[in-house]
Amino acid sequence: MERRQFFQRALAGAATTLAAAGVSRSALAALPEPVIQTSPATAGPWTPPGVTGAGRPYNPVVTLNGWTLPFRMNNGVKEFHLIAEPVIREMAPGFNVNMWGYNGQSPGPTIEVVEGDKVRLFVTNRLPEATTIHWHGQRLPNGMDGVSGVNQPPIPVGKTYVYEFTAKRPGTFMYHPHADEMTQMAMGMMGFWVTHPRQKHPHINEVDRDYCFLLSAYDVEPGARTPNINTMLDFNIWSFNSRVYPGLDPLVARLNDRVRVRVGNLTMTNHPIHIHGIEFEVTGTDGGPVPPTARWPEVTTDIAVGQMRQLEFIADEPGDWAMHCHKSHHTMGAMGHDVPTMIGVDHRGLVQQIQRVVPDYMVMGERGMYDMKEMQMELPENTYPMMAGQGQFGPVGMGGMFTLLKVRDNQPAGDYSDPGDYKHPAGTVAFEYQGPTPEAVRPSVPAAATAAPNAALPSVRKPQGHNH
Ligand SMILES: [Cu+2]
Repeated sequence: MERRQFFQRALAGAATTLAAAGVSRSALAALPEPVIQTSPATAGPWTPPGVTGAGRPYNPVVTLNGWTLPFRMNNGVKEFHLIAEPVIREMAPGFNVNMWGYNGQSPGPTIEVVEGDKVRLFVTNRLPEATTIHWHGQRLPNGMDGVSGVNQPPIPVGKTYVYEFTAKRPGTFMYHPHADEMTQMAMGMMGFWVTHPRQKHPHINEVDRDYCFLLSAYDVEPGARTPNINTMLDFNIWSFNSRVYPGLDPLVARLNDRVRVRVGNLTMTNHPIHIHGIEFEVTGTDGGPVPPTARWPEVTTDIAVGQMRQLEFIADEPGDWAMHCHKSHHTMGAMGHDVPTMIGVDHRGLVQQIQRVVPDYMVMGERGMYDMKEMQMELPENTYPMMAGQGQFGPVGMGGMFTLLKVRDNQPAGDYSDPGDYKHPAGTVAFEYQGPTPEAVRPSVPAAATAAPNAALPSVRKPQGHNH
């Protein structure tokens, strides 16, 4: 915020100098002051001051655990300054990862403009290697598309390149490098872009809340701080905007708000995004708004690699509704992977023997993995628990790509702060049955069929292969 205020003051200062001197060769020729974000919290919606005209004001987007990049106007052009640089991203409290990002965070700031805006983006490379930015999904001159070697030379270390184009169509976009993509995207280089319609668009609803975030995945060995960039499939950290539950903020809505959630996928696999409690429609894709006659209701929609989707719904059910990727491995932390299955294995007597050799040895998952969420296992430094988060009824047992949609009848318009736990009306919470439970009547089965499963259970834990 200090940098932002400095930026605004610097802008005001530049205008004053210009007016006073009549000529200021440096004021508008210089690069816009880069704005750096130091917090991983969700920044409130950002409305540009004093910018008027068609399509303005618009209802600004809110980036989940992210922020929107301020710009300056220069002769009718919106100027932004992105700094590609190493950052430390707090993925959850106590879990910091060395990443590459933009302007202090990964992902980079959201760029938010209006259809027809002339945009100039300065990109300064403070990485240890060359980079570019590709403006994913945009209509633009070929030489602005950012593919290293094809459309432009790579931006050398320490240099600044300028991209200029008109934001031609309204919709949901992303930006990411197109130079050493494998490394740079595995390190967290990506950002969101929203172009609002210039006038009322027949296929674009006006909404009360407009959220956006990117799906990203990392491979960070427990205890390590830097992602393994050569991983192709075996990622262990699954995140919304480089943030994992319980580090993710909730999406907040007032009862009966129309809510849009824009999601872009820059991981190596697809993510079926599921929202509890309501039905939504996909109102926009990578290619633009979907005509209302082509939409259908869903509660889960798959977002493939490289795709963007706009989900829209009326938040007409109050409560704390889970919103998550439906791949169950994507809603847990790093410690859940490569653990041998222990269900049904009788450890009695074994633990004490092993602990003579390995004092910290613990049995995991003998009765399923649910105990893991309460287990006070000593974790390697800088790791977040496999299943975490505390709800009003106890441990949540989730991590990674999981957050809550909180709908409240008294949430003030424009208020994005966490309203706390939902207060359930009396008689609307699942409860324990107190009466006797009758035994189930089961068909009789041949003796061989019941004996076989036990005979097949492993009695020895075999060493587990690990291909890293
Ligand atoms: Cu997923």
